[in-house]
Amino acid sequence: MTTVYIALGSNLENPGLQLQRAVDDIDSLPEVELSGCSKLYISEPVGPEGQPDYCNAAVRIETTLEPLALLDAMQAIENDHGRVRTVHWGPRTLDLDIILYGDDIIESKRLTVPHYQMHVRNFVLCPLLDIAPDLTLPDGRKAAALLAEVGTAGIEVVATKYPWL
Ligand code: A4P
Ligand code: MG
Repeated sequence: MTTVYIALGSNLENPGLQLQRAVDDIDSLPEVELSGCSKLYISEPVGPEGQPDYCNAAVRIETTLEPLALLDAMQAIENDHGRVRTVHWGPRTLDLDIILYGDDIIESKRLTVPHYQMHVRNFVLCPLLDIAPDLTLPDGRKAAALLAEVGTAGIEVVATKYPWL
């Protein structure tokens, strides 16, 4: 079993409900055990202007799936939620990013772990710290120290305890 952190984001078609359903979908995967769920956040969009605010959250899972099999499973759930890939960093019904996979460092064509933007995104770091206040990255950096550098501007808690809605 490997401990994995997944970040969830949505800014289309009832984002809060998209994330709540996505947590249920992840929990339903046979090779996955849900071991933690963050608060639900609303956050200002990073990327192209004029898109709606995002809902963001994170989960911790224990899994026997290898990294690429897990990516396949996350992309299948994204597709089930009607995800259409158009604009880079543009609006989406559901985005599931693998943030950390144990202490592995992965740099392959389809997968970069730790996620290459995690250290500069408060909408990833805040939910991660809900589940894992002492979280340390494979390079030894503390998630709490990264959040202190980034700050908490533009992000607010909408609901504390899962199920959020
Ligand atoms: N990929 C590589 N590494 C990973 C990983 N660790 N986890 C590859 C998941 N996928 C990974 O992703 C493109 C490809 O990245 C995948 O096919 C996979 O092989 P995508 O989700 O289809 O494309 P994208 O989302 O347009 O690009 P990217 O770079 O993944 O965007 P991000 O980083 O996901 O950013 N603002 C707020 N407030 N909240 C948000 O959640 N999200 C984004 C999207 C922009 N602004 C946001 C938010
Ligand atoms: Mg993505």
